[in-house]
Amino acid sequence: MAYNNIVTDTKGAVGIIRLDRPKALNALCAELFEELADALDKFEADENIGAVVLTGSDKAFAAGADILEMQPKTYMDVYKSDFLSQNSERLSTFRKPVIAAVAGYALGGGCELAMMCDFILAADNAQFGQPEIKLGTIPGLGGTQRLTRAVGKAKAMEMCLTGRMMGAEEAESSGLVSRIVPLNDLMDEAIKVAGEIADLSQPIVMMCKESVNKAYETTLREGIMFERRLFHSTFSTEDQKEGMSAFAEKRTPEFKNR
Ligand code: DAK
Repeated sequence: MAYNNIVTDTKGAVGIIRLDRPKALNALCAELFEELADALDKFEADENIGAVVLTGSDKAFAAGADILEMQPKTYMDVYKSDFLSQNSERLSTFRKPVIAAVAGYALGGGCELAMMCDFILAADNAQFGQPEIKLGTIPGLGGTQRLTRAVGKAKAMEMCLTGRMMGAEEAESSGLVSRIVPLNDLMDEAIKVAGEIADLSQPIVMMCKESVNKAYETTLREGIMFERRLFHSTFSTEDQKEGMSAFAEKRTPEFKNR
């Protein structure tokens, strides 16, 4: 598939997806979501890719879904076609780690897309928000749910009800992003961290991601049991044997993804 709205690249074992609709601040049109899903399918199938970085431009990660595309649609249009649902959720089922490298605006669907990633590295100029209320609608790609889980009810409610944007520092102190990085270093840092993850055992990394995500979806007791079962199952892998042997033998492990 030829891409008109994104650019993909690889650096070693890291897949890079850059949202690239500069004239519309990377507004997420249906075609962009289709391309994003296709790129994720390809990186998921590629055994040489261990982690992915999703990014935008220095000015905008993404300023939300494409308002001009949505503006003429009726309720029947969006309901019957299940508008945007098919490809926009692909990120949330992606099994390898994805880091969002966010600079500039991450608004509406842009904020929601970043929150679907496993963690967010924010440039110092990043701005997060759910401004849908100002358009007479509400978040539609998980914003009311993921933002609330990330920053708690008070902040999420204020942001969703007022459309107020949150800067990088507030986003870090409230737990929405893992770290702030100077804008000029953002991609180098994101690729470095993704590369470190990609050097680890892919199946173990996938299990770890699955287990952390379980914390969102279950009771503490069930989550701990899920983790325990996965922990035990790591002992059936060659990579766990290699990792612990390498430690005992004071050498660097060579994981085989088995
Ligand atoms: N859609 C379309 N075009 C956009 C856009 C957007 N979201 N955001 C910006 N643009 C376009 C502008 O129209 C302008 O185009 P031209 O006029 O130059 O042709 C260009 O990008 C530059 O924007 P500005 O001139 O406005 O630039 P400023 O620096 O002055 O302002 C801004 C930047 C980000 C503050 C402003 O552009 C802005 O407020 N943008 C809209 C932000 C917003 O309201 N986002 C939420 C959209 S609703 C779902 C999945 C997803 C969603 C819903 C459902 N399902 C799975 C069901 C998501 C919904 C949303 O995100």
